[in-house]
Amino acid sequence: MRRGGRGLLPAVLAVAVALAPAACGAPREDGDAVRVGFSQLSAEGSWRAANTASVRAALTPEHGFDLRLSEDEQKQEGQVAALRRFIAEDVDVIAFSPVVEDGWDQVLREARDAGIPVVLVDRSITTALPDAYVTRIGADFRAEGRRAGRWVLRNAPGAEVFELQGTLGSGAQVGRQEGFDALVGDAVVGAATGGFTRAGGRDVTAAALEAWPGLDLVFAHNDDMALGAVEALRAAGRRPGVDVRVVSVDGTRDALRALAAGDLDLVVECDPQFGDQLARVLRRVAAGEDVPASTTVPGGVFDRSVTAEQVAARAY
Ligand code: GYE
Repeated sequence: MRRGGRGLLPAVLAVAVALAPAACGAPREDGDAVRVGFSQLSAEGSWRAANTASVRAALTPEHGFDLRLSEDEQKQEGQVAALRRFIAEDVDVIAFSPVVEDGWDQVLREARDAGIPVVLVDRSITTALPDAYVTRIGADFRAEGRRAGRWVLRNAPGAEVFELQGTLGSGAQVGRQEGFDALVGDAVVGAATGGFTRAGGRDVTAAALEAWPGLDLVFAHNDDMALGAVEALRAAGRRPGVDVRVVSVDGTRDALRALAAGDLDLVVECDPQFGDQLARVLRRVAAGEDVPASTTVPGGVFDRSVTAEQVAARAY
């Protein structure tokens, strides 16, 4: 964590990737299960657990899939090794949720050379490799950051903001920060990563309160870190939602409950339950059909007007 003044990451440029319109997989015969190798990040928190559950529920043998799931512990090396295993198994499609944006070109070249189409799930990458992947399905992280920033602009002018960043270099961190900072970057007095976990959010917020005693708003890149920040605020004798406002992203049931209770101020929704949409995309890719370059999972915004029914109805 950098102290005093803005401690922001240098901007990471998101490179727009030219996408091949068509997948390269051969058309499949009716009745064949689509063999999908999926490298997931493993459960760093509630969002990820819900995402894995949604993908598992959609990619079943009954739905025509043979899913090989690899949970790769937030490690790029583990994900690269998983992708290489999938290439050796000659799966029909590789799907993966890249822990960070950079550093995939070599393994993606290997997949391309093997003729195996790749689908990005949730997070984005930056790459110089033409046709590195066929399509991505996931949220618009910049738009999420802008939604949070707009609320701060309108409701907390003059606030001193601490930005609790997700895993550094991940698409979710980079995009949310770019979107938020584009609107209210001048208000950000400091930033540090809590790694998208509750414990990380708690510890980093505790340190931030010492480094920037004047801070009165935390923008957390996900709910688990925001709930950790709430714990740290209480421990430091600061009332969350009153002395220090807290804005977050995801929309988990625990976060909506904290919002209803007045501990959080705004939760931007990022829906992890897109297994069915992913299944549709994977079927088309495996069949060699054209797919759009990206599928954006929509999301809304929750504020203090969230109802008990909405909280109870939350599936994750
Ligand atoms: O917001 C966070 C998870 O990549 C969108 O990853 C995802 C993020 C999500 O750890 O809770």
